[in-house]
Order: sequence, then C-alpha cells, then structure tokens
Amino acid sequence: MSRILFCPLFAGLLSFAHAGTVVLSSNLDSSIPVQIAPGAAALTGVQGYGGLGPAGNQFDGQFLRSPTGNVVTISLQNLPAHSTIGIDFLFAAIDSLDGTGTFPEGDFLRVTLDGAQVFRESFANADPGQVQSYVPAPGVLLARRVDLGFSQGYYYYDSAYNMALEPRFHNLAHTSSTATITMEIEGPGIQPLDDESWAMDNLRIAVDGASCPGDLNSDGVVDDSDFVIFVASYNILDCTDPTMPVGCPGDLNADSVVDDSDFVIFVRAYNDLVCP
Ligand SMILES: [Ca+2]
Ligand SMILES: [Ca+2]
Ligand SMILES: [Ca+2]
Ligand SMILES: [Ca+2]
Repeated sequence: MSRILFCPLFAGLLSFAHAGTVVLSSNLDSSIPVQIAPGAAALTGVQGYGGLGPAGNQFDGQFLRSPTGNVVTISLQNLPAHSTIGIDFLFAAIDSLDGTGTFPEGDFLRVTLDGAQVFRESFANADPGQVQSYVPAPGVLLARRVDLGFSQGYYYYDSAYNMALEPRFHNLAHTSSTATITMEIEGPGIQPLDDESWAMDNLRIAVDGASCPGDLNSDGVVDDSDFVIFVASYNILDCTDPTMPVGCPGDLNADSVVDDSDFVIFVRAYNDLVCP
C-alpha cells in the first residue's frame, strides 16, 4: 500500500474503533441470508420496534423472529485470516419472557461460537418482580417493559437491546476459516410463540481483518513501512466509546443522510496488527 497515505494520527485512532472485515451483514428486511438456518424463525414486521436504535442502526422493516426453544444457526465459511470475530445485532425481547427461575420462568438467551458458549443470560418482561440476569452494558438498553406490539397486555410488554455495544459479543478469539454461531432462548421456561419470543435485526458479523501484510513495499523487510489500509463504515464504529477521539462521522459524502455510505478510511501500521 502507499506510504503516502500513512498518517500517525489515524494509525493511533484505529485501535479504538470496531473496524474490521464484514463477513455477513443483513437488515433482514426481504430475505434470510443463505448463511442462516432459521429453524422455526421467520421474517416478521418489526411493529413497535421500528425506529429504536441509534442513527444508522435502527429496527426497521422486518426482523427475524423466533419462538423460544428454537435454534438459529449461522454458518460462515472462507473467512479471511483473522484473530477475533464480533457479532453486532439488535435484540428484541418480545412479550412475556420470564427471567430466571422455574416454569414459566427460565428463559435464557444462549449464544455459542463453534460450540463454546459466549453468552447465556435471562430476560424478563412479564412482571417487574421477575429476575433478569442480563445487565445491559452502557448504551445497550433501548427500551424496557413497554408495549412494542405482538401480544398485548400487562404481562406482554417488550424490551429492546443494541447488542452492537455489548462487549461480550466482540473481540472473541477466533482464527478458523469457518465459524458456526448459534442463537436461541432456552431453559425450563420456554413457551409458545404467542406467549413469548425474540427477534434480531441488523445482523452484522465482522472479523478483525488482521491478516498480516507481507513486504508490501518490496523493501526486503516486513515492518512498519508496510502499511495496511482499512475502510470502516459508520455502523462499525462504536460511537459511544469515549476513548475514540474522532467520534462518529457526519454526512461526509453530503447526501443528506448519515449512513453506511459515509465511509471513514483508516491507515494502520503493521506493528498495530495482532499477527498469529
Ligand atoms: Ca430490518
Ligand atoms: Ca408485547
Ligand atoms: Ca411467558
Ligand atoms: Ca417463559
């Protein structure tokens, strides 16, 4: 890559951004990506969830809604060389999920990566006295125990979470060229679709893009003079990260919307990469 593009400022910033190589991205509006085996889950209108979320990452159109007790499996192949993987998604906790306990309580969102559990927490909407084990990270909670549609009534309130800001779904150690991710709500409390369910929207999976460069400038050594250019879209940036001095980009291409078309280019030196 061109040395002319190197800028120490940008190289310093990159380590704070969720830049990487996006390997699967879907707004789940019109079709289910072939990499997703949905089981009993189906595309469904987002109802009252519409518009929840930060600019550029909001519930909209349709999402993939699943009954509890159903496994949604994401299978990725031919991943580029990398050392970490991250999963962004908007999570809808729909209707009377009952938190931790015994039936009808015991509704746990469980996520695995290549068979290893990376997340298992209960979600509770039905009654304020129920125990939800999940404590949202800063910025994750979008709505809690409000009517966002589907089944109606006191026990059927709904909640929304922006898991793009949940650290437990990011920087997961991973180097294989394939990845299998499962998502389900399981436990002793699972109940039928009209009683409780869940959904995801704006699924985006990225690897860190940290394949190590070779002697890119052909000077006989692999060192900091071999620069790697990253292009990060608006959605990948963690706009709430106070350590990220750039903040979120605005309408950089002047098309009157702040969205993925506003790209931010980073230049990163070889030494900043984690090379396996
Ligand atoms: Ca959608
Ligand atoms: Ca509801
Ligand atoms: Ca229930
Ligand atoms: Ca339940």
